[in-house]
Amino acid sequence: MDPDQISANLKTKRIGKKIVVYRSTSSTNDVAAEYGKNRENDGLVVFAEEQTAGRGRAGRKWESGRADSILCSIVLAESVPQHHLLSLACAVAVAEAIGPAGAGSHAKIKWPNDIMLNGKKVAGILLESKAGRDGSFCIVGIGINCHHRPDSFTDELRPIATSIDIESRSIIDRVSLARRLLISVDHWLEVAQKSSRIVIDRWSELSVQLGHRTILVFNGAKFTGHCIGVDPEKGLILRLDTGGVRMFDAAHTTVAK
Ligand code: BT5
Repeated sequence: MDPDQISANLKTKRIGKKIVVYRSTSSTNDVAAEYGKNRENDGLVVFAEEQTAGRGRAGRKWESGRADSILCSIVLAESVPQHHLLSLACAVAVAEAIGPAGAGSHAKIKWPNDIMLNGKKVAGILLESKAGRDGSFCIVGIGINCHHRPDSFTDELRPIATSIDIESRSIIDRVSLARRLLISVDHWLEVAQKSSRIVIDRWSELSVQLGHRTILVFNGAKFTGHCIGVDPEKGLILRLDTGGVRMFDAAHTTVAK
């Protein structure tokens, strides 16, 4: 991953004006959080070839090998859409950047932050809010599995994880994907600032849950119902089997298998 190749003639307004690539780091979100303390670094992107302590939400691990993934974190230090809308916009942006793998089906979104190819997780997004000298800022961490083979994954992950190479039966060019990713995030952030409706409409087209039975665990209690949409402030909307409509916020909800 060469920063000059990623940034060459990159026509984004906000994202990727500065790009740094690390050979190895603990977590790109931690590196980006240092840059984010300076508001001038809005839009800065950190990539790493390897992460030694990649993380997901709620202390979970994000697994990756050496040079087999896109591991990146984007600093948003200026205006940031409200958290849940940002999460929806980022999911749309990542799914669109991945697009269809080979001749296969298009990458889809499993709320809140999983990106799926053919029913398996190919990418994850971790949003973190931080307090800085000039106010709060946000880090968008994105991990995309690129060159994994099935045996690259642990026994636990193999049934549920996949990579772009596996699904496309070819070898993805990570620099091109990184460029598409930055362009896509740039675009969907701008859209989110103007219209949550457009984000939700595209999210709805890409959602694996919308229109389907969904089982959620909220604060330890199980809820089953039919997913009827997403609210840009309150989360996933279910028509419950027990009657009534209820919204579930991502911070307190997990999707049951
Ligand atoms: C996520 O969390 O999916 C967010 C992952 C974000 C990773 C990026 S990489 C760059 C940046 N720096 C970081 O340190 N993180 C971000 P969550 O929804 O909590 O999902 C975590 C779960 O996904 C784990 O418990 C595993 O079950 C599964 N998982 C771990 N590694 C995976 C992988 N490579 N592919 C697919 N699934 C994986």
